[in-house]
Amino acid sequence: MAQEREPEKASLISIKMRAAQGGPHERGGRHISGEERIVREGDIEACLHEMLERATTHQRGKADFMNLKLQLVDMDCVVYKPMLDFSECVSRTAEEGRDVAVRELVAAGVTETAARAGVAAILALPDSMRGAMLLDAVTGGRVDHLGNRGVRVSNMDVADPDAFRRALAAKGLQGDHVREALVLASKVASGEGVVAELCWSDDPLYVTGYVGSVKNGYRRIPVLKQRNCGIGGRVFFVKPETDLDALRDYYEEQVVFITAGAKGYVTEKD
Ligand code: WAQ
Ligand code: MG
Repeated sequence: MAQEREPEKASLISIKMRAAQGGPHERGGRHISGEERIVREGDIEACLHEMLERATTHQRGKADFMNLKLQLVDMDCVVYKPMLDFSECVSRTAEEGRDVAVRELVAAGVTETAARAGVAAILALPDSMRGAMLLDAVTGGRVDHLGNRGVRVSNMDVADPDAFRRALAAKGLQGDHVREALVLASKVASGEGVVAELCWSDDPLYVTGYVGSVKNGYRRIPVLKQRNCGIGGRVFFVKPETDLDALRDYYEEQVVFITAGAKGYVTEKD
């Protein structure tokens, strides 16, 4: 009897880039830009080209150090999570935006004390961190002990780039910031024990941010910081009883593909 052969799976490669100015991050260089993608083998070159371009022409300054890591993705370890619903709030100034952020965080299930602590924690940063701070969603106290590094969410991308682009375009959205933020926010929201996320960009000219949660989706806040400010950040609000080691492991290690779930888009492994 002829042996049945498994259908061949396409190889996917994870590409991670981080760039700094004044030397490597680990030797005190200032973080300029970081990006990660999971691409088909044939798209590696184009992706590397884009990353190089990005690191050398970034708003935060020109990088003089760049680290690249390429790794085969084990498709048997991949999980799929839906993209958060996208909707937009109104804010014209940073102050207004921060009030909106607090309101949105409370609507998502964070206490007002914790919501205000989250905003204050980002405002108090002397410079941007590479990762996110974890705050207790009830008390607002910081619960990770990772200092200036924070928790870095990694190993995620869109399940189907074309479907994702179409889903964004249908809402009048385009560009790296939104795509990356939606992917990251969707993975963050899917973490066990997480109530909501607060984020605003560290790119000096990009004043937009969002509050993300499974409950209310991705709530974009058009203005959340002053223009020309190079400090941004992320806060993940967690329930008090959360298993923080498991959550951190999920964020850092688990490969997650985000699906643009509307009808007609890829929703499962196919
Ligand atoms: N994991 C955890 N925290 C991160 C990560 C990550 N992979 N990447 C960035 N951060 C933290 C870090 O502290 C940065 O300083 C901060 O988030 C901001 O990162 O139009 O561009 O990449 O709807 O500058 C949101 C609005 C844009 C998009 C967010 O963030 C829109 C943005 P940035
Ligand atoms: Mg940035």
